[in-house]
Amino acid sequence: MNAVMKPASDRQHLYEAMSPLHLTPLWEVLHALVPMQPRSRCVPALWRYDAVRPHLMRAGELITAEEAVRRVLILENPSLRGQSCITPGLYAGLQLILPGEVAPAHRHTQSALRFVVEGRGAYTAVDGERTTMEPGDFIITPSWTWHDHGSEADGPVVWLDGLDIPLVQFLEAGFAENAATATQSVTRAEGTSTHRYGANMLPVRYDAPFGATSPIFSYPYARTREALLALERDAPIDAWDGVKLRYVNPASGGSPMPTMATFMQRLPAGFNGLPWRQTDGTVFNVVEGMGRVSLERGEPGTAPETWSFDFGPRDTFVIPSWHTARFQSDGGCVLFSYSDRPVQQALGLHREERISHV
Ligand code: GTQ
Repeated sequence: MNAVMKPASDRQHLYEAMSPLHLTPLWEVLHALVPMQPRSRCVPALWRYDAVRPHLMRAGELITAEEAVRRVLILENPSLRGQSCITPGLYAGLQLILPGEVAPAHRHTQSALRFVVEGRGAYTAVDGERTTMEPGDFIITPSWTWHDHGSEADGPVVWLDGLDIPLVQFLEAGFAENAATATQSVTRAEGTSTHRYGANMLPVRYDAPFGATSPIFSYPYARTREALLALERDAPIDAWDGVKLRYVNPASGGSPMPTMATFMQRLPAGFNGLPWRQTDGTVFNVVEGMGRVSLERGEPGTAPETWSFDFGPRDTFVIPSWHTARFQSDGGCVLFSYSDRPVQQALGLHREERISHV
């Protein structure tokens, strides 16, 4: 008899018989294992800052930064609750530091970025050098460097933490250590790394102090903003992205961290962007202005699912892998974003598509 003619129950018997040996048939799962296109496990979502802030401030009353170690509300993707991630590869959280507080020194192999959302005058110390935080600044904590955060500000300071926690967890390659003292001693003047590595020059015998991570750990908003506004005035506007720049490790030209790429873009007033999609799920934080992101996910032959979010200053939103997105802004806006693109690029997996019609 031909194999196709066998009753289905014979196959079920086979599956049950092999199961104790921890065997399972590929043909039952092949389509899910090797999809025709990415089918993200996460969904688009937006966290309105005004809605999150009261909870963060209440947390500030209930636990100190010292006790919490890091007083952070994790932004969990609605379809990945309990997994502490915003996309399958990325973590996002909002961290609060109150005047006089210290988030004690530790180090870990996970890389971290800080994107300052509210307040000024807190600092983060990396490897003996402090950096003062201003709204819109993008700050790096390289893998395995001692870091503590503190505040001499007169009000709350909040920043978005972006880490590669889920990626490192997946690879089971994470290590961490607590320092003996809460605050590390300052060994270099503030700004030393910017002067040494951030003036389009490098020390003659460049020594890559943080390996594959950028030797600059603060990228101030003032400079980024000036560049974007000048380009908006003087250069062509990209029909998909507006004016978009990526942050670089000045020594390599690559991404600031080996696992995460970061970007800043300006959508001019009246921007009505064309749609795009890419394999790197991306987290956005709104720096200035308001706008709208329209999203669509469709498998060939099925009705598309759609989303639309109106965003304003300090809101965070996530666009998952291979969701088609387009931006609109009446009054103009500035958007920070990060993704795991360098990992995908290093593995030859990154794809993007820019669609030339709405
Ligand atoms: O500031 O070191 O949001 O270790 C999560 C884990 C922040 C940090 C987070 C961390 C940190």
